Amino acid sequence: MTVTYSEWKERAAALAPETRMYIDGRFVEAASGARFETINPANGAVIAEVARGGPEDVDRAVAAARKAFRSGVWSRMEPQGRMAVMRRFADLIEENAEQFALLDTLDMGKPITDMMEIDIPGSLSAFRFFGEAIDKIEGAVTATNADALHYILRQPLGVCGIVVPWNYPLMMAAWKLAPALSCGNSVVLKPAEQSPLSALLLARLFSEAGGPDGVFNVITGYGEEAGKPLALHMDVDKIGFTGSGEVGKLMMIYAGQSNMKRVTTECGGKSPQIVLADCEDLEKAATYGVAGIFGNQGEVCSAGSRLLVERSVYDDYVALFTEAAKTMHQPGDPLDPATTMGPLVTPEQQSRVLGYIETGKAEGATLAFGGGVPAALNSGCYVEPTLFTEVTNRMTIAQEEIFGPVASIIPVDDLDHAIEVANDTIYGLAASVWTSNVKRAHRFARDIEAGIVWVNAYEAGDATTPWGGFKQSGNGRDKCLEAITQYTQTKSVWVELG
Ligand code: TXE
Repeated sequence: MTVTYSEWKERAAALAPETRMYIDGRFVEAASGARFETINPANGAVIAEVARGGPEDVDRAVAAARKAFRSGVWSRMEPQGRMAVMRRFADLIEENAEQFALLDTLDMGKPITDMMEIDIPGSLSAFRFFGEAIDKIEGAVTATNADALHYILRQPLGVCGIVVPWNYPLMMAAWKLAPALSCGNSVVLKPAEQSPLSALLLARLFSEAGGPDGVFNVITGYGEEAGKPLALHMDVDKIGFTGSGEVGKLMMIYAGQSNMKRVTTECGGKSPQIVLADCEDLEKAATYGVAGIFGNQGEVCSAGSRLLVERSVYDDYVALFTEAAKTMHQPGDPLDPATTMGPLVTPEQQSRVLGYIETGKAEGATLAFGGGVPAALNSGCYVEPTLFTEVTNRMTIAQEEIFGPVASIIPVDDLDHAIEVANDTIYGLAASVWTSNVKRAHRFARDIEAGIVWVNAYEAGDATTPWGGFKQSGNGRDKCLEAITQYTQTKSVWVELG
C-alpha cells in the first residue's frame, strides 16, 4: 500500500531516531558527551542532535571490532550461519524500508519515492547478493610438484573502516558493508555528518538479525574528528571510501602515514553522455539525458553532467532535452511522493552549485534554462534544474564536479571528437553513447576512459555490475564478485608431502 503525502508528513513529525553511536553492540554517547545537529535541507529544521564522535570513540570501536574479529565469532562462523544472519539482516531492512526512506529523505533531501524505488532496492540487492556469495568464496589448489600440496586460502582482512558520503546514505553504506561483513570482517562505519541517522538504524537491525556484538560499529561525527582518526588508526586493516577526490587522496596519505592499510576509493566524476546523429531514438536519449543529470538533484557520482551531442542533431536534442526537463525533474517537497527533485543537501552545497552557475555565465556558456533558486521554495536549499548550451570542454563547468542539477551540452563533430572530449578530464567513472551503429558502440566502449559504460542506456545496472572508476574517479569496485577481493586477502600455504 503506498503511503500518501500527508501520511509521510505525519510520520516525519512523529520521528524519534536513534542519535547515539553504536559500539560493541550498544548505543553509547560520545566520550566527550558532545553532539551535533543534523538538519533537514527542505526547511532548515533541526531533525536531531547526534553524538559527535572523536578519536577516543574511534579507539573504542576499533578495539571492539578487533576483539570480535580475533574471537572468530563472526570471522570463523560457519558459512551457513553467517548467511542466515545476512538474510535476516536484509529482511529486517526490507521490513523497515519506510523508516529508512524517511530518515534519509529528511537528512539529505532526496525524494521519498527515489528512496523507495532506488535506494532501498539497491541496498537490499547488495546485502542479498553478497550474503548469498558467502559459501561460494573459494580458495585454490595450484599445480606444484608431486611431493607438495600448495593451496591458497582466501581470508577476511580484519577490521574495515567504511567512510561514506551523504548522497545515498543507506545505499553507499550497503554497497561496502555487504561485502565487508559477508567476507567475515568486522566493520567501523563512519556515515557523513550531513546524514548520520540511517546508519544507526542499520546497526540496530544487524544485532537484531543475530550479528554478534562488536562486528558492526557506527561512529557518527565529522570527517576531521571521526573519519581521520579511523583512517589513521594503526589497527584498521582497510578503508573503503566514497566521497570527494580531495578526501580520497587524504585517505591514501593517512594509510601511508600509519600502517599501509588498504584503501579503495570512489571519488565522483564528470561523466559524458554522447549522442551521435545515428542514434535510433533521439527523444529517448534526451529523456535519459535529463534523468542522468537531474536525478537525485544531480548529487550523483555518475551524474551525466556533460552531454556531447553531434552537431547535426544538436538543435533537435537541445529542444527535446528542454521539453523533457519541464516535466521530468522539478523541485518540490521531498516528502511528497509526486516530487522528483528535492533540495540540495546543505546551504553550503546550494551556494557551491549557484557559484558554478555564475562561473558558467562568466566564462561565456549560454544559460538555456534555470540558474536560480525556485521562488516558491526559498526556505530550503533548492536549485532549479539548469542547462548550459554552447559549452566548451575547457570551461570550469565542464571540468569540475558540480554535484548539483546543472547540465552542460557540448557540440562535437563525430565519434572520434566525442571520445577525445569525453576523455579530456581528470575523472573516469561512467560514460554512455547513444548510437545504432554496432561498430561505433564497441569502439566507444574500448576507447573511453571510464569504469562504467552504457550503450543506449544510462544508470542501468544491478548487484552484479562493477561500480568504480578509472583515473581520479578512484580505484575501488563496489557491487559484483570483484568486491570480494577487496575485502579479503590470500594466504599461500605450502605443505611438504615428501
Ligand atoms: O565530501 P567529503 P563532501 C564530491 C562532490 C561534493 C564534494 C564535497 O563534488 O560537492 O565532494 O562533498 C568524510 N578524513 N562528492 O564535502 O568531504 C566525511 O565526513 C576522513 C562526490 O561531503 O569527501 C564524509 O563521511 N574522513 C562523492 C565523507 O568523508 C573525512 C559523494 C565524504 O565527505 C575527512 C560526496 C577527513 N579529513 C561528495 N574529511 C561521490 N563519489 O559520489 C571528510 N571526511
